[in-house]
Amino acid sequence: MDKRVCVVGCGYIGLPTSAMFASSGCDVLAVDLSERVVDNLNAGRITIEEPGLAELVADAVAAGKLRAALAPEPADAFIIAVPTPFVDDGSRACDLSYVMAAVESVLPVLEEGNLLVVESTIAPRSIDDFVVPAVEAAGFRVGESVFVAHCPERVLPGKIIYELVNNNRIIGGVTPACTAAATELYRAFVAGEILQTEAKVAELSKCMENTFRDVNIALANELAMVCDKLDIDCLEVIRLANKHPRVNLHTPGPGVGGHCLAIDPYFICAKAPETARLIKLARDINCGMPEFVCGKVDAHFAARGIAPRSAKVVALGVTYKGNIDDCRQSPAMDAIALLEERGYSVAVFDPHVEQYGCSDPKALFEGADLAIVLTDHNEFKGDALGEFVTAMRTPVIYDTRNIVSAELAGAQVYNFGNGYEF
Ligand code: SAJ
Repeated sequence: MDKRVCVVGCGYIGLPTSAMFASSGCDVLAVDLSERVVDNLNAGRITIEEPGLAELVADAVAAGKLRAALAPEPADAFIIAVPTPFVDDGSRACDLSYVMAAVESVLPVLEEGNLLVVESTIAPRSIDDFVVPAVEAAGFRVGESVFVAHCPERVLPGKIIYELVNNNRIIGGVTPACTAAATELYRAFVAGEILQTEAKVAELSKCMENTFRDVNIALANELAMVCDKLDIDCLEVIRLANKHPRVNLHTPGPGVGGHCLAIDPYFICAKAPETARLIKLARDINCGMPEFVCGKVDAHFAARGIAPRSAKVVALGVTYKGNIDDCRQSPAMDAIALLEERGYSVAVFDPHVEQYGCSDPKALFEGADLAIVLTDHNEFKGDALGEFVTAMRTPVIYDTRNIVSAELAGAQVYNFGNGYEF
């Protein structure tokens, strides 16, 4: 394909997308506000970590197919891949300001026949209610003189290049002509199925994918709390219920983090606050899990007559899930803050986060009364903590991720299955 493609936003999605279009023959201009990102890219270097991306970018730049700039230039297609944070006012509604600024930056160079695609995750109806009016205010007729679509990304960091090519792709146009134009563009590198629909359907299906997971995790977390009250092993309940061919209970834990599951459901709630009750309740349940976990720690020490200020706790893991270095919206961070607020002395260890790394982890366990596992890193799984627990004053482990061997030598291990004993 020999189209000119301009991608606005050179982050985890925009940069790999630029590289994919360039390697499929398009002339790509990658736009970013950061001079550092632009200069590095023009020198063939990248500023994010993603397997396979550095080579792809270096080759595309060397071949003259990919270059970077601070502002958009005329092209056949424009792709918006900027962040969508949430509004920090309690509603956590979708903050469209970066997306709209990116759209505004494209308008001065937009020409008749062009295609404008938003890839950023956005609340349902954002394209129809905000992007289309902005484009039409600049003198175009969407579906006639320019074409607008939403094509949400669904890739998992660490596997972005593979998933960009092979995942099924939802393409939602404002009109059928818009859908057709975007489909033709993405065929440049997408090998997966292209699922054509309307823009607002594409927006809501992306938000619902992550909401489905969040609601199901909330159900598992609620079950863990019910089992705690009733002295029932919830992990055994889940194991047995999941033997049913149509049941798939998720895994309970200290809460839900990351920039997707912990954010996208609010985009729906903010659009229909009176109606999206289950989605909001699931968010509340998952956000309450760090508090539940800390309540268990309080009860454990209270039963032994130990005040929080006399107890030393080792917190294992700060990231929102295992084997990554991402701490965004991490429930582990929330649990640690709550323990510190209560007066516990907390030593934090996370081998995946520089700030919390430690050359001698055993020293952190010295004299500790409790180790609490908050993230499912491989370094904490099975018997891996065995070499450290010997340094503890009371070798007790509270494993909120259900990854430590129940028979770990030299320690008493509690998890969401036997946690009612904790
Ligand atoms: N978690 C549980 N119990 C479970 C499963 C997960 O407590 O049974 C927790 C994890 O520990 C973590 C959080 O949920 O804190 C989210 O982890 P995740 O692996 O489910 O999701 P993300 O945020 O890393 O990636 C998701 C993915 N979406 C879905 O699986 C529906 C990914 O495919 C999307 O590309 C990504 O969101 C996105 O960008 O939307």
